[in-house]
Amino acid sequence: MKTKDIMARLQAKYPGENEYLQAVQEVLESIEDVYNQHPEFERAKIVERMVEPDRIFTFRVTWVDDRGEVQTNTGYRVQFNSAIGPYKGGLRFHRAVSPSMLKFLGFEQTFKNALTTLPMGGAKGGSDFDPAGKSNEEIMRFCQAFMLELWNCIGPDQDIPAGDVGVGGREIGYLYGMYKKLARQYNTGVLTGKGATWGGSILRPEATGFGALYFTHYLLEKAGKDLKNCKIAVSGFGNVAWGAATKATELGAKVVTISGPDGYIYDPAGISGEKIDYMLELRASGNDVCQPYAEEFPEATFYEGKKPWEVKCDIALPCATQNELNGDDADMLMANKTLCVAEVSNMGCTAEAVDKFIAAGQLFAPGKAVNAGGVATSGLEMTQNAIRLSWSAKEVDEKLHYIMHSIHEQCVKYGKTDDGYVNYVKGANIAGFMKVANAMMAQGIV
Ligand code: 2IT
Repeated sequence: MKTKDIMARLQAKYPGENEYLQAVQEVLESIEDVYNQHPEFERAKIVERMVEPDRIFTFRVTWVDDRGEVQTNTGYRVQFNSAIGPYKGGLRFHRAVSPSMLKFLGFEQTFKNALTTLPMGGAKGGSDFDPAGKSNEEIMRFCQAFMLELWNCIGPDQDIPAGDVGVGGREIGYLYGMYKKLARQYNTGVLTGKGATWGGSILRPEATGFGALYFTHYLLEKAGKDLKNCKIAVSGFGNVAWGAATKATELGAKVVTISGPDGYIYDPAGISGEKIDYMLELRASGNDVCQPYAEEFPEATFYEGKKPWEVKCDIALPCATQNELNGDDADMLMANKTLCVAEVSNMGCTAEAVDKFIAAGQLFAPGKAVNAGGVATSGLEMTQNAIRLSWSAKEVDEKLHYIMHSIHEQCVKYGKTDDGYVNYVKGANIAGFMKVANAMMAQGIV
């Protein structure tokens, strides 16, 4: 297998699908050597099969807004790979959602889910619906219209959607309510991220951020460093940034930034306590801006149109969206002697930024390892739904710890280089790939 040849074919077939092509290229570059030591993979065309989704559902979603006007959006579900379990992955509602974006996310999800140790295949879905500025009723009508098309494609043993950008507990509630009405199936396991009293797992809302901090702890520990008293730059202010800020503060670190599409907030006093609660209010306002934080807490400063990576920090945690940290940002972070960069958003760093980090021996870990605690806890939610029991916060947290530790070990096993540096990108990609590839081999040419 030659990465160059496969990429040339994919570029010709899917021109302009840049996020998808970027995600595939990164994985292929990581696995090329290992792959070529397995002629049986080449004979079974494992890579050619793995880079194509099993199937994509595309559908029109029509709903009526508060002014009585008819609105039309496009909905998707990309069922990427089912080699190690039923399709599993979130739904993203964002104006920029496209087949390319969901294919990149579904592809990443396949390897991420393989790393969690749980039996889950990879999927992603969503819509170009823009939740910004929508009323609660509009959100509900949209979710119902979306499920009217999706319900037939999903099921607890088939495909289990969850939240992602623009889809949280409220949206999962509306989606689940409509699913039951249409399918007449009352198995809670069809969606994850549900409320704790109706089948949801305790700690699922926090799990992505908590897991990311557990992973960062192992990352630093392996390098002989400690999280305590570290200054952390966080981007975003959604569910993931909120969970990360909560756990970082609990572990004795200080989060000094959050950000939105409008700019970033620098709060030298640290974003803790009521300020973390305020992040939830900001999110709930539905306006997708973080500037109001600086009005609420005058000791903080708002930097319009800028990203938080210019702030001198010990740890950088991109928690917002793909390609939010570029090559120039990487240079800036390294010039400021940042100890580690842990990608919490999916593909948060551009390929150029990742290459710079790896070339410089910077401690860096990719999203599919760092943020896997979210989907892992979704997996734990599915288990609780299947056995019709709810675990305590302690039980879930212990399992999450174990899973993040195991992911870190897998990355070290496959990513260790001769000079002792751990290439976590390579480690995560090879570990995830080997598990999926071996399962595909065992299941024949399908
Ligand atoms: O990117 C992700 O891993 C998620 N949005 C969570 C997916 C899930 O099924 O919980």
